Amino acid sequence: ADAARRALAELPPVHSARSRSLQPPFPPRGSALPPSLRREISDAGEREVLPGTLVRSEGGEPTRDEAVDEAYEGLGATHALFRDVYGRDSVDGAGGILAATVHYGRDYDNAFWNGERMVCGDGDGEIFQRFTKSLTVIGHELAHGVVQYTSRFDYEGQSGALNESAADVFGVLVEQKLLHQEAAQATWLVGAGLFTDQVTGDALRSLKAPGTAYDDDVIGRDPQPATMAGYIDTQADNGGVHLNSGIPNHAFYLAATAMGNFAWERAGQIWYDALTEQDLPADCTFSRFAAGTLAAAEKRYGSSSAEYDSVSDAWEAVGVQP
Ligand code: ASN
Ligand code: ZN
Repeated sequence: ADAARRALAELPPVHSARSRSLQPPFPPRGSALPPSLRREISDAGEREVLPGTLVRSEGGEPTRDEAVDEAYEGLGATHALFRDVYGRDSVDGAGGILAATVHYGRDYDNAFWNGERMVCGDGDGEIFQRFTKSLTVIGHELAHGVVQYTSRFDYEGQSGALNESAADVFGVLVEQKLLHQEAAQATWLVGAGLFTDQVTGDALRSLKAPGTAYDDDVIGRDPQPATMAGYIDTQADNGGVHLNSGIPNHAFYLAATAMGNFAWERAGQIWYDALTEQDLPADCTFSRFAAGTLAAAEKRYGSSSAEYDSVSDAWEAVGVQP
């Protein structure tokens, strides 16, 4: 295992926090107000203290700090995916403030969702650059927030891998929608552009080709399986949540590319419906989630639709029996 992966694995599962006091972390908005985007970016000044100093609020001028402005733009792009495509107003579904803290810690090689905000380190400059450089990472962290308010998947084992996978799926969709990329053309990479040029590696993960471009001597992608044949039984990383997520990630990729055109439209809608409308349990298994996506596909498109078949074929290909 390399330093990058160790840094990722050793962090506490902060975004699995489910205490009632965190529900809801945002002030409820007035019911008469139209859906709105309200962003607040804070600066931790390289200390590991939250929230830090508020440096840019909604409508505020760009700063000269690229981490602040990348976070601001990334929060906006994520809000746009959820509101414009799925009709969800913000992470909490109730127009709550989207909050982020940048410049968290010194040489901090990670980003996370802490139950109420996205937090991004600047990277150590040797392996990682600042984490706001990747829009898919920003979408990933905020999608953890959406999971917290919807399916509430426990952050361990298969439900933890489903939590991670939902974060990766909506993270890549934020970027694909902003760039208006078709499924067949998209890179399907999470965290592209984060590594410094001292590192051989293109991204943290790939939904298209989980685990490839990995070599023990080279810092690169998480060594993820793409199918159940490669399922990893481990105590580390909350039961391999960042590894086994490769399996549902790849199922999403297969379903989305089979449907063609834009992945956020039909495949993304089915995954979103599964998270929000299928009453999935907090300890959801891959099998139960697969059944949830099929039920969602049937509800929206019918059981003899191409969409339903694409989802069914995708789970079969990765070895998950609904
Ligand atoms: N970047 C990681 C994630 O959001 C952080 C963590 O595992 N605590 O999954
Ligand atoms: Zn995550």
